[in-house]
Amino acid sequence: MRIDVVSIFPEYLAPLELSLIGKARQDGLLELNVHDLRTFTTDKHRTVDDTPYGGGAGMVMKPEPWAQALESVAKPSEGAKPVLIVPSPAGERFNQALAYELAEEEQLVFACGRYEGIDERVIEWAQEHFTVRPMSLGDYVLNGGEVAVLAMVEAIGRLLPGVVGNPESLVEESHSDGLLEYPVYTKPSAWRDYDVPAVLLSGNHGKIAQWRRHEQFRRTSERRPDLLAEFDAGSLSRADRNALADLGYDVVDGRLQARHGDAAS
Ligand code: 6GU
Repeated sequence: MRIDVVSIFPEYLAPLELSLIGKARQDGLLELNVHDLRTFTTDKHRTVDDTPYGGGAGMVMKPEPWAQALESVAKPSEGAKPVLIVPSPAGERFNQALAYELAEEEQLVFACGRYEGIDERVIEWAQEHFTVRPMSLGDYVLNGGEVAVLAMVEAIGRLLPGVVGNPESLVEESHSDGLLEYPVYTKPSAWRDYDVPAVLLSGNHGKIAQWRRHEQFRRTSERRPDLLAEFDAGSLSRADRNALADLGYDVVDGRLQARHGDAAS
């Protein structure tokens, strides 16, 4: 996969040289280039912003430097358009399913806006060259797209073949199956006033799997009941249904439904 990031603060992306993603780049599993938007300006002051038409607070990013930058980094392969991700609190919510989907692409280009955003005509024009995906991390506001790009590139990059040493660790993690991860423990088994749950020391692998599954349901119902409402309950085992019934959830038409006044939501 090839990733290009365009930003007026290229130094913000320096952490992508570290750890798993940095190693993936060194190993040639991921080609990642960071570009300074200002190198695509033509005026003496290297201007990237101007006042908004219609008035209002703040500045808007000018269209032409963006068009120059995006034209220069786009590398269409076999007629396939690269994906242009525009980080914005007004975007579609990024999640694990989207990370998996985007990990299949040949090229991702990230356009980091600052100030009040990028002139909207860039987004319209870019559809000729890219599949354009405005994307948000969640319902809060960052000063620019750079921190969001760090998060999205890490989430996507770790799914590329060979990046995570043991691919099994991708299977049993939060959101991989629509549920939160079960709690984990390590030695010592007795620590201060806290013991590791006895079942984990039992050596009974069936019991352990059942306990972990139950903990996934318990955690998800307490912290993220919205995920349980989306969960495909059609394929649940008898044991799963019993665990969920204990937590106050029934299966109705293949969906989980909180028993009134009982479950977490
Ligand atoms: Cl992707 N960008 C910005 N600027 N703010 C955000 C965001 C993205 N996601 C949440 N807040």
